[in-house]
Amino acid sequence: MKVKFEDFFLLDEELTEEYKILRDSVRKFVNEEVIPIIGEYWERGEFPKHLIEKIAKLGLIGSYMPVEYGGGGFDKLAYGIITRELERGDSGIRSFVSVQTSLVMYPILKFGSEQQKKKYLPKLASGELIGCFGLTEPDAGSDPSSMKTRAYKKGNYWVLRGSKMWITNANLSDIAIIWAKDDDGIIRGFIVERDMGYKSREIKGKISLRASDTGEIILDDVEVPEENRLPFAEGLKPALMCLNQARFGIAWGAVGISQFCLERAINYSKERIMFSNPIASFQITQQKLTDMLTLTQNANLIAYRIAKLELENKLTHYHVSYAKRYNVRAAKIVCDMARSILGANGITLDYHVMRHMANLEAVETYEGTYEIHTLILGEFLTGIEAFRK
Ligand code: TGC
Ligand code: FAD
Repeated sequence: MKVKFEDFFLLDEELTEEYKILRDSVRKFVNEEVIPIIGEYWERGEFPKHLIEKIAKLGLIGSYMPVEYGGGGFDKLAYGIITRELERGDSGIRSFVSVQTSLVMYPILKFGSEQQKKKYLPKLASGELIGCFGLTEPDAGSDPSSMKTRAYKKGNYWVLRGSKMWITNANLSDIAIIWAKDDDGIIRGFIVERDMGYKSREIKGKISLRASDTGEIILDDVEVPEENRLPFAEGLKPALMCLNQARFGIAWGAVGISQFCLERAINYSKERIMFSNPIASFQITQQKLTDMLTLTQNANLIAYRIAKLELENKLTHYHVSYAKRYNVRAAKIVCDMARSILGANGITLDYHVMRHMANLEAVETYEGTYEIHTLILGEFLTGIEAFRK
């Protein structure tokens, strides 16, 4: 049997035909529609909006939501495969799908009323409505429980006052899932429609995730009807449960970047002649490639394992933290090595590696920084929380 570096441990052999078709169709889409154009959009600092319709038509939004609400009816393994393949193209494209699926549709599915599910989920799945998720604030990042945004009850309405910072899809959004504290300090979730009055402002000057829409959300006494409160979300835990879903997709997505960069580096090193020999023939290059293979395959094994645990209902948020932390850091190291193998070409948009490398800076920060996931696992190991003094 011939073992390929792309799937060293033959994990794809575990996939049924249905998953393989899904993998191949997303990969085809990324190769044909994302990779050829993404550098230009990244350079311009613009999200490629024209891809939304195609992404939705391929069933990549809400893939693990029930069919009755317009979702794909797939499981989380399928979601992992989708995010892995999309992030081979660009983290911003994967981010768009992560937010729409795991941070907007998931909270409505999990904590929403039947009426809310029927009203919003099908339109979110089809891309007719774009959503965003507002948890982070200018002064509340790693510690979302310190949020300042308030929800005041006024008759049958809630008045939302505050602001949210670093919000993916903020400017594209028609609706925002907003987390705010009520008079008793209880965190509640709201589906806020653009027409209800929230404003957004683009964050400019990013040198990471440039092909993703990132903005601020301003809530200046926005009146939200009681029927738009998520009835089954109370406290910080529901928001953290949403993060688990998105972190799962990031852990898979990071593998896509590693796979892409390893392949690039192998091909380049065989073609690039220096000192009259392909650079692939030098021992230092081979050591880099071997380290890249190891990091990539370890990350892929972890990704498959968390999907299996999820299917068996055994996945905990500790597993997800482990996977997000390891796989993103592994991808950063793989990108760094690939970039060095590509020499000067490695710093250009044409070869894609440096764009991935820059994107990973944001990916390692959002959805819980490397340090926060270290402390989550530190708490798992010791039983002692070390976030606060
Ligand atoms: P803490 O007291 O530890 O927890 C409150 C309750 O929640 C439970 N819990 C979780 N449950 C489910 N999933 C998780 N991941 C959970 N983590 C904790 C916990 O057991 C407790 O339950 P109970 O029953 O005892 O009440 O809360 P804390 O205030 O101490 O905070 C803990 C900490 C620091 C780990 C958490 O706040 C955290 O994860 N901080 C990082 C913030 C973060 O990740 N923000 C992400 C914002 S969204 C985003 O970045 C989108 S980017 C999207 C994209 O473009 O792809
Ligand atoms: P801080 O919390 O200020 O942390 C700064 C540094 O201090 C980090 O290195 C951190 O690890 C470290 N640190 C903090 N606390 C501790 C501690 N206890 N011990 C040790 N070290 C610590 N948020 C949303 O709600 N929705 C979104 O859609 C969204 N999209 C994003 C898109 C992008 C491009 C980016 C960059 C961010 C996005 N975020 C979003 C916000 C993201 O979740 C936060 O940036 C992240 O949680 C970290 O918060 P912070 O940036 O305020 O950093």
